[in-house]
Amino acid sequence: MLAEILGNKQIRTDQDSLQHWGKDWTNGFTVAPSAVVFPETIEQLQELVRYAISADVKLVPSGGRTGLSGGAVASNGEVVVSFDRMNKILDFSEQDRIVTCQPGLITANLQDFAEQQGLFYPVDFASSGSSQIGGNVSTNAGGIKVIRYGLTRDWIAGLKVVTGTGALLDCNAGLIKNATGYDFRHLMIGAEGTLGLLAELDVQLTVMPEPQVVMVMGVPNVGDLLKILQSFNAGLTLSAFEFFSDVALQKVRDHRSLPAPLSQPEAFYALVEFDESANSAAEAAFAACMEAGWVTDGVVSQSASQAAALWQLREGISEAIAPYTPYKNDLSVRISDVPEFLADVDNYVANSFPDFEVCWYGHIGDGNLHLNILRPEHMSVEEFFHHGHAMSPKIFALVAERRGSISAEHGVGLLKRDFLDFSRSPEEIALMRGLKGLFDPHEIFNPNKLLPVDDGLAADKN
Ligand code: S2G
Ligand code: ZN
Repeated sequence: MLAEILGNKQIRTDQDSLQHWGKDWTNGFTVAPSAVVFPETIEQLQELVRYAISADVKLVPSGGRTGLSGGAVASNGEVVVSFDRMNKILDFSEQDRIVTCQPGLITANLQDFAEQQGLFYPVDFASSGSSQIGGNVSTNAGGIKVIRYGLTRDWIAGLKVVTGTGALLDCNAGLIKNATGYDFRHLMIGAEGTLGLLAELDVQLTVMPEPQVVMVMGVPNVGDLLKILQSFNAGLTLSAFEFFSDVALQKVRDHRSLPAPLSQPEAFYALVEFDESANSAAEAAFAACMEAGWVTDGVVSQSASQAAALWQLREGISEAIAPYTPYKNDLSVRISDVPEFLADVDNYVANSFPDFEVCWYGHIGDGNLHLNILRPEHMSVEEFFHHGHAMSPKIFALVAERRGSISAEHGVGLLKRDFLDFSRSPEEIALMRGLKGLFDPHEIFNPNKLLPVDDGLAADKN
């Protein structure tokens, strides 16, 4: 019984709790866990796994519940394992610049702790105030500074994980060099809770950057975005290169009553961030882009608060469009493929679904585009998601043509599971199933997530 492992304050079965902890930020899936548990120690995680094996119970790990692919949704009576109470910082080594923490630590609290040590945790995104570092690891979260600092994967120096037999693996222990065979740390990063329960993380920190400057530019032709990127990259090191359409900007301005950044609207906008010492190089790059006609206007922050205000225009999009229950796609192709790929997808959606409003934004500097189709007011969520699922194979075929990814940073979860073979070969999926069988032999972790349901019936792709 769960009550033999955990105190009764660590178990909830009331409907409000089941509905609250049984889902993430993804729409459109049934939420029906049987219980929510709040373990506080590694030993309790191991006990939970042994209980799940003996009672044939399935476990759905749950962090900040900001996931966007249904990775933390419990639809079939699973027990949700919430890490809300495993949220502590356990140790900090100044020499190693490593924070040892529990997976439930809120990302923003990790960032604040780093700053208090005069250091920096550089992976950042709009949901960092709610997301937990364990969830960031489980989806290898990217965000807005990937072009300079990489992804979550690049900052995990070690991790402890409880496998599907209840064993505790201590992976890499924070070592910089360790050439002793397969690195299971990297297997667990991005595994979306399907191979084990993350129990402890060694997070690498780095030096603080200089104060940052943000510039927003008006871009009439989306095909010029990469020329702008190349022009800036030629002269300075960018911390971020984001883009968003005027549709996205309007939604954020309406949602937060914000002024327009430029005197005239443009079809698209580029947001760049860089060290203040690169100001003159950035101004030179901006002038060159103006000269070339790739940008028509620009605004540059003069203070940290102005930089934050300009970031709001980009980071506020997700929240601003949420009322439209958008059908989300989180796509990536090589940077060099972005202009043609974006045009192909835009043409397909405009020709096939002319009355759907398309909202483009994303981390175009690393090839990651967020395509959000907004639900028309008159249409039910169910009908709208039906159309969304119908358009996905065509969009993913365009991704596959360029050897791109159908999920750049949000993970596969439930939402993209049946389309995984647009980005992974049958051989790879078979090997993934083999790994699942090795690490989760009793199939207790996050059932039906990430890997297509192996029923032999390929989802209709044509
Ligand atoms: C972003 C956040 C989630 C979304 O804004 O970069 O990853 O797609 C997204 O709204
Ligand atoms: Zn993103």
